[in-house]
Amino acid sequence: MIITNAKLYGKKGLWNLSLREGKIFSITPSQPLSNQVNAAILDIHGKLILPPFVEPHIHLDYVLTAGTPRWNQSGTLFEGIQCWSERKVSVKETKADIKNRALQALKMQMKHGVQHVRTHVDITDPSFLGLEAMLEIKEEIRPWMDVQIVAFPQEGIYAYPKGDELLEESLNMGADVVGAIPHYEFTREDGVLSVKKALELAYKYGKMVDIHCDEIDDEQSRFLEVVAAESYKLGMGEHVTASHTTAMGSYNNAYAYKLFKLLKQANIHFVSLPKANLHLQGRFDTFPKRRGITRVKELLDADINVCFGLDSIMDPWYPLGDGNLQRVVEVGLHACHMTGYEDITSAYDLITINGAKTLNLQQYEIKEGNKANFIVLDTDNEYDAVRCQPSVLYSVREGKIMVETKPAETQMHASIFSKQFSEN
Ligand code: 17E
Ligand code: FE2
Repeated sequence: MIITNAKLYGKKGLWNLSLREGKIFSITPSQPLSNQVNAAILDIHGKLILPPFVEPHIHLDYVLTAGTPRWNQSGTLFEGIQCWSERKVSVKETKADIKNRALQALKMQMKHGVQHVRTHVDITDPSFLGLEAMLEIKEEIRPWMDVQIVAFPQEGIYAYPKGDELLEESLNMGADVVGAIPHYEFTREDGVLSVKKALELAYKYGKMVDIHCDEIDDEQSRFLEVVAAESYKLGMGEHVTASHTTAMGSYNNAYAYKLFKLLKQANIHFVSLPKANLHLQGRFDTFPKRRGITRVKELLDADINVCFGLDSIMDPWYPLGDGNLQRVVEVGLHACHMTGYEDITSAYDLITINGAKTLNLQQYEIKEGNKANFIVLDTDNEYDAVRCQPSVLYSVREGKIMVETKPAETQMHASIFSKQFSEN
């Protein structure tokens, strides 16, 4: 197949992409194709092509459970954890039920141009039903999506009975990434130990690390420095991610200054979840109310990798969501005051290449020789992508069109306007 008249994200001009055997064979400046071309041609008329969107942080075992057994009334993280804990014992689900919910969410994301997903799965559950469900889904969905699984001890490595053993067992069962939740452990000391435990297990089993880190408005919550320092000492930074880090939005600038030096040295990745954390944080504030979001702009300015994720689709922590990362970008830019011209035109880095770096994806970019995986948006430039939230016209995977959307068409019926107005 040949894709003709493509506007490549971040690049000037129009291009032809020729695809062979599921890979990108060549990328050449657009020119009229001769009639002799012996391949299917898809003219996209200057529309924007990007590598597939990357969802770096979602909880697929939680999706579509909001309201069962009850709604999170306070909107806090802690009531969310409480609701989920109650659900684990009161709602009896089969593995098929969990897979069914996860699959619905993956399809929502697929429709919105996502082809790579990192999901957390709660392993503070001696039955491991959620993990088993995710391990099966990961294999079954491989032709359409790449899925990474984080073994996530939602109720703590030390605050939950035998949390450390459950975590290690999850890695033996096949989880790809080690998780932790230090701000939920009983004490600061336990939190520090939990971070060290996660890194030690990752080192032992050759896994990546993704820690729910400082997801709280407590300016004293400083586990990020532990994650960074320990990763640095082990030389593991590139394989380590700090998710949420919302307390950073409450740190004083003198401390943040010192912290940034360490973050740069450690070379770890950040996942910010703007929609989820605008909803969950600031709940104990009156006025002024904090935004409860990490320092995205400042991290990027310091050349530290940050990506955006969704976190939730209708779960005890967040009642809305439909799998669309473009909306996360729009909300995130507002929340982080990232509305300068370049902030806008490069914003989709946050849900493409920055996510790919976080997940350590190989062969991700649109490049000759790489897999023919990409999406086409219904816009012809980066600025309007952010502004207008265009449909994903195509999602192409290994050279095959996997998703195709016909955009809605709006007609303005001239008869309701004055003649002069309708002629303009
Ligand atoms: N669990 C957690 O600890 N934090 C979250 N934001 C979600 C689940 C969604
Ligand atoms: Fe999360």
